[in-house]
Amino acid sequence: MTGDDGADRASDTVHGLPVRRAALTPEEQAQLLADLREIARVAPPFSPMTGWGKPMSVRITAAGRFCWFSDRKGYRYIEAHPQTGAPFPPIPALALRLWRGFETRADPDCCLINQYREGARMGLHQDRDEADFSFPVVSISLGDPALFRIGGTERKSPTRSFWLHSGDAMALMGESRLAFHGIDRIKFGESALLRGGGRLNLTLRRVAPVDT
Ligand code: MD3
Ligand code: FE
Repeated sequence: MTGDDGADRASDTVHGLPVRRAALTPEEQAQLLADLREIARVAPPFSPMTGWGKPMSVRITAAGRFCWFSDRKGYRYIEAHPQTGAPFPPIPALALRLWRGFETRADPDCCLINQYREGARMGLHQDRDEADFSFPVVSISLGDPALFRIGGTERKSPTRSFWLHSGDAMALMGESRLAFHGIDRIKFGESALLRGGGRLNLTLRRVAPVDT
């Protein structure tokens, strides 16, 4: 039985997606946040350029081997920070623990960190630059609630929306792996986790193929 919010509590799915509400305790959220602050210190967040030559409202950095990057030449995964040239720091242990709750064949090689400040949003898009779509993308939310929108594999497919809260984890896999998705808005200043408000989202991915 599903309610208006699409939630199916018996099987822990929302609109068919596996969602683990409060997968991290408040103490674990604070620990993960501390890890992210250390990552941001050595790999400063930056604003990628959109195809139109305008910077995205979301700032990004990463942990693990790869970081997503975009400039006027197009978008791709990079292995060195665009400003410092340094490799990205290791993926935090708590993030790996959540990934392993969804996928055990191999660990992720990219933990993209998206930072949403007041007014930031992310337009509807697909994530299709990874080698093997049989691996999920695992999303972890921290800070202010975000209205997440997910559709189908075509831009014109109907969409559904639900809220993601601090500590929630979600896996995009199977049918939904190539679905169009985005963040429409943030309830800025609602969560006390981040000083000054805002939202951080981690997406764990497998960018390179797994050696057989
Ligand atoms: C559905 N991030 O980093 S997380 C992204 O909240 C991204 O920062 C959003 O979209 C954020 O690419 C949404 C949920 C998410 C992430 C990856 C997906 C949903 C996805 C990949 C395929 C399908
Ligand atoms: Fe995405």
